Amino acid sequence: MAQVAAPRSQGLGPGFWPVTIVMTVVNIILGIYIATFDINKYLPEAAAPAGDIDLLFKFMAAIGNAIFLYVTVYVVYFAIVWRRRPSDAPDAIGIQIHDAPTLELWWTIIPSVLVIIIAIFSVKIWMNLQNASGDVLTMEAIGHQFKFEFRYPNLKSSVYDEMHVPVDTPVTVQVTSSDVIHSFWVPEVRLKYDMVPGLVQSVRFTPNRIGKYRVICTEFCGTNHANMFATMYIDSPQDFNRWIAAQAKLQASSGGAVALQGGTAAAGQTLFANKCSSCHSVGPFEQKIVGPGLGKLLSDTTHPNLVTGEKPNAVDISHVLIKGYQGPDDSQGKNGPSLGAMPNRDANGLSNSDIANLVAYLTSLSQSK
Ligand code: HEC
Ligand SMILES: [Cu+2]
Repeated sequence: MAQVAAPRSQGLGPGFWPVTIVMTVVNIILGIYIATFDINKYLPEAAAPAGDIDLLFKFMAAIGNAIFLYVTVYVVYFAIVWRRRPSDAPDAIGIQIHDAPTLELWWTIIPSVLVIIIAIFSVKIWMNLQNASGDVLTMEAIGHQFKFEFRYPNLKSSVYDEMHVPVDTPVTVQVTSSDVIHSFWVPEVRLKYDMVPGLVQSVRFTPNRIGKYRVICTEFCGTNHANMFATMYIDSPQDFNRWIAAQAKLQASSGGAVALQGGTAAAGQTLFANKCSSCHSVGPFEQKIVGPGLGKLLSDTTHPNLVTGEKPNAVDISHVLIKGYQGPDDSQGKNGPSLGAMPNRDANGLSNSDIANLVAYLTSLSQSK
């Protein structure tokens, strides 16, 4: 069947300008939608750089959206307009264009200008984050497998997995890690900083919305990475001072012996599931997770003493829970490589009654077998 080839139009094809106009209108509508989108409704902004970061994000989203649309629609459009017709010779090739200075000029100028705007904007935000001058509160955040440690200038000991900052007060957090790379992410503050061993980085923000937020580790840091969270409380200045005072009092009173009578195994079991089961099984000593199995502490003939060398009785078990323990790492010697660190009571967040309950539970495990 002979077909007369329609005269092929040169240049941009018949639909170019209509397509361009429709796309530009769509881009303007989407641009307005992005610019007016209320991110706050879905992920509230809780500190000062969050607003700027959202603005930068919107700007990049609008540009990215426009580039995506123009590029894909033109690719599809030209593929249709300049498709090979049945009447074309089998080895026909498209028109080859070289040297289009005007076009090249624009596709250089436009992206350059956009990238320069983004650079100025983001460097400004970044410098603000680095700025540590004139701070009201400087604190430290240290990543551990698998918890966050926070240090405050007015507190003797660290606080774990709970961080408080006063509202409307610039805060500098010095972020680092004690073991592997973790990361410090508070979505509502729009900050995500890697916690790198040996490297201390400053992050400054000014909390501006009272509330309770999650600090999340976003760097795969080991078996229990997915449970590595802390809570960030943005408090009123009064609440913040009250918390610091309460914390200081608690720290002054902890340490020393703990009365073990009155602990209940049932309460201990719940605590164990929350605070210990990521590192300990309730199987025999050999059934290790991070630390040894604790199911037969009092009745294991192959492991007669605690790892501390103490006797497996309630009081000595409580010492391990209070002080924590890390065995010597003599990989050539009789102990072999250390199992790792058993966190102390502050790190595990154990009150006196928690310790009594846990000891009751652990001793009951051995008796039930
Ligand atoms: C981060 C992991 C981790 C967590 C969480 C943890 N432990 Fe441990 N625990 C260890 C390690 C590691 C050891 C062994 C230390 C060593 O031998 O150097 C250990 C040792 C112990 C021992 C001594 C065991 C023995 O046979 O001598 C007891 C008891 C114990 N832990 C109880 C607990 C309780 C109760 C909790 C919950 C409050 C808990 N641990 C939470 C890692 C952990
Ligand atoms: Cu981590």
